[in-house]
Amino acid sequence: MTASNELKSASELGRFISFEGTEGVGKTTAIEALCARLQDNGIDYLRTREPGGSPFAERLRSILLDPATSIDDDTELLLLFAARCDHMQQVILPALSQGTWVICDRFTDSTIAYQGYGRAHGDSVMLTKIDTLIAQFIPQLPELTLWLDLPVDEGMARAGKRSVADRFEQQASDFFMRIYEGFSALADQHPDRIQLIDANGSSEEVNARIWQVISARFDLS
Ligand code: Z5A
Repeated sequence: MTASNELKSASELGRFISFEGTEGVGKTTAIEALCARLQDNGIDYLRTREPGGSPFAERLRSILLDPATSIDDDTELLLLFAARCDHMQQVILPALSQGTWVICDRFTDSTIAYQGYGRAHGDSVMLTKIDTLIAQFIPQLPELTLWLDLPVDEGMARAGKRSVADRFEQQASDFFMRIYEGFSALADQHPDRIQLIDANGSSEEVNARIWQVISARFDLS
């Protein structure tokens, strides 16, 4: 946290909200709708994503998603955190300190789910490395995380209607089942921060569930 943030009360800082979930659950669609509602409420927001969100992190995103990239799991982890560190320092912290809400498509929970559970099968050594990187380099976690919960095959079917698969999307379905288990474990561990949203049904139904949670939590109409 920057010194200027330390001097501000919580109510003067922007809210930091992340969206999480397995492939194709509808995060992008839901974030668009949320941002429209925030705008209607006169709230300044910044919509961002991971990996990416700053010019340097977007360059790393291209490498991370490129199917031609061949790297080991630790290298992947460190690239994700290099991207996140820059995103945090250049974009997220300055926005929050100006009172801007930050709406982020994926954050540290994705690393625990994808690298910790997907790649490393929940191996405690990998989970400890991730926890250490978070503790050392990420001064602020989202205060609310919306986990869009949808059966893995449902999300794959939604995503499959789109374009060419990236380096993560090319994985077999058991990789995504482990990721689902990772998100599920995280939701159990952080019940105050992580709010499960049923992502079944139409976009309108999902958007309404999300707005109900956000408006109640932050006292909006
Ligand atoms: N990754 C990682 O490994 N470790 C990390 O630490 C981080 C990320 C931060 C980023 O890819 C990849 O990086 C991601 C994890 C990894 N890889 N995977 N897989 P990305 O950002 O390109 O992909 P994504 O985050 O998985 O998002 P997505 O595939 O674009 O899905 P989405 O945003 O959740 O869904 P959507 O685009 O809103 O919707 C998908 C389709 O379903 C679309 O056609 C919609 O029109 C449709 N849709 C949406 N809602 C509905 C409803 N309610 N009903 C029916 N159809 C719907």
